[in-house]
Parts: sequence; C-alpha cells; structure tokens
Amino acid sequence: KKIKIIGVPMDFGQLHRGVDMGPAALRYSGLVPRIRQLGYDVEDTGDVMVPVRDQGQAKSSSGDANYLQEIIEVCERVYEAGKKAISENAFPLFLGGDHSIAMGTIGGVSHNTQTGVIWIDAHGDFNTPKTSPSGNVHGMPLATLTGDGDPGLLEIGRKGKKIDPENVVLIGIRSLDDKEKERLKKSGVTVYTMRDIDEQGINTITNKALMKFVHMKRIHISLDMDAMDPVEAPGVGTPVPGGLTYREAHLFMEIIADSGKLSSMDMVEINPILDQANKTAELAVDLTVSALGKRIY
Ligand code: DIR
Ligand code: MN
Ligand code: MN
Ligand code: MN
Repeated sequence: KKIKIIGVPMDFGQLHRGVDMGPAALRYSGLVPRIRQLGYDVEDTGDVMVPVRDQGQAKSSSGDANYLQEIIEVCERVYEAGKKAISENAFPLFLGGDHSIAMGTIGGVSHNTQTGVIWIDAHGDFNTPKTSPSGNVHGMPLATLTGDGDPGLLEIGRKGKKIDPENVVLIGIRSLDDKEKERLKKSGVTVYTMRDIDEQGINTITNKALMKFVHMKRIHISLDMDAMDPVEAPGVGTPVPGGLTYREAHLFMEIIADSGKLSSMDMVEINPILDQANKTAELAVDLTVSALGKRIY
C-alpha cells in the first residue's frame, strides 16, 4: 500500500499562531523514513496552498465563524487531495494544521465509500456558528461533517452532510461547551469520555469502536493531539488536563492497526511554538507508525 503524505499548514481555525508549523515539525521528527522502515512506499506530496493569515479577513460576514472564506478555500483543496489519494487506492496521511482541515480530509476520503470515523479529541468539535462560544472553526468540524453548521462550510467538496453521525465514535472527551453537549446528546454520535476509558480501559473502548464498524470497509482516524495528556503532548493550543497516556494511545493505535481497516488518518493541532522542544510531534510520529502496523515483537 502506498502512503501519500499531504501537509496542510493551516492555522485559521483557532487563535494561537503556530499550528501551521505542524507539518514541518512532523517531518523533522522523521515521519517519512520511519514509515518507510515499515516497508511502505511513501510519497510526501508536500503542502497544499494556504493563504497568509495576516492578509486574511478576521471575521466572516456572519461574524460567527472566524476566517470562514480562507478555511473553505483550503478545505476545498484538501478535499480534492484526499479524494484523489483514495481513488488511486493510496492511504492519505494528512498533517495539520488545526482540526478544521478535517472538513476537507474526511469529506474527500468518504467521497465514494462509507467510512467509519474515530475522532480522538479532548473536545467534541460539535459546535455550530450559533452555539460556538469562541467563533473558532476548529470547534465545528465534526458538526459540519455530520450535516450541521455554516452553509459555506457545508458546501466543501460536495453538498451537505459528508458522514452519518452513527458512523462516528468520539474518544478522549473531557471538555464540552453546554450547547455543544446538548447537540451531541441528540446526534447519534457515540461518545467515550475519559471517564469511560478510566472505567473500562482503552482496550475495551477500542474494541467497542471496531465492533461498531464491523460492516465497514474503511476506517479514518482523526487525531487531535490535545486528546493526549498535556504532560505527554504540551505543544497544543487548548490543552486539557486528564488526557490519554502514552501507553493508552499506543495500545489504541496497535489494536486499530490489527483490524486492517485503517485507510486514512489526520494528525492535527501540533503547535511547535507551545511545545517543549519537538516532543508533541515526536509522539505523533510514534503513534502514526503504530497505527500503520509497527510491532514490538
Ligand atoms: C471550544 C474549544 N469547544 C470551541 N474547542 C477546541 O471553541 O468551540 N477544539 N479546542 O479542539
Ligand atoms: Mn481538541
Ligand atoms: Mn482543536
Ligand atoms: Mn479537535
């Protein structure tokens, strides 16, 4: 299988500058050679074009979603790149950028086949411009993908909903806004909070997620690095205490790899400016090679 790396150095979805350096940080951590070591054919396609932030418009016309036009423009390109990779039977590995890139990545990879989505995040990313307390679009991508939100965002790639909420599993959740929580409860999305992981263990939770997707051919992982505990992953814009440990995240990736169904992945929200050296990107690379089948023994 061929792995196609697609960099998306976009930071329009949130306030902290620096996530646009995520793709570079991942590359400097040896992403490409480490994946090659596993025996894959790897093509790093470089980065999709992203407008310069200081040249952008700080607010959308509605005023509820910051940098709306710029995000739509970038996500359109990401959608096409993802669609192309899947059509070529390659495995697209998307390097963010903030999590709003997922409106392009998951839209693109699901263009012709149903795809189960495992969204690993401290947050739900289930706000709409109406419920968002921040106006930051990285808090909205999952709502948009499942059919709710700004009309412009819903047009990315193809019209309307890109995935069914029933085909989404959220893992690692520990920070939801009030209205976001209400929306999520009504949505049909499966939610595993940190409490669920503490009580049942990550092995059980991961296998439950796989059971849900037993009739699916393809699984996409969207990994927001703020799902990890901030001690392990300090380089993120919105850290929340009490996250996944190094070992939990690795076991999750190993079990997913064994399923043989992983067909695409996002690695998002790494902010090298906020990091300790390059710790968060290095962890992300370790997790990626585990997801792609690296074994200890
Ligand atoms: C918050 C934060 N729920 C928002 N979301 C974050 O702005 O909508 N997502 N940090 O990663
Ligand atoms: Mn998050
Ligand atoms: Mn985020
Ligand atoms: Mn997120």
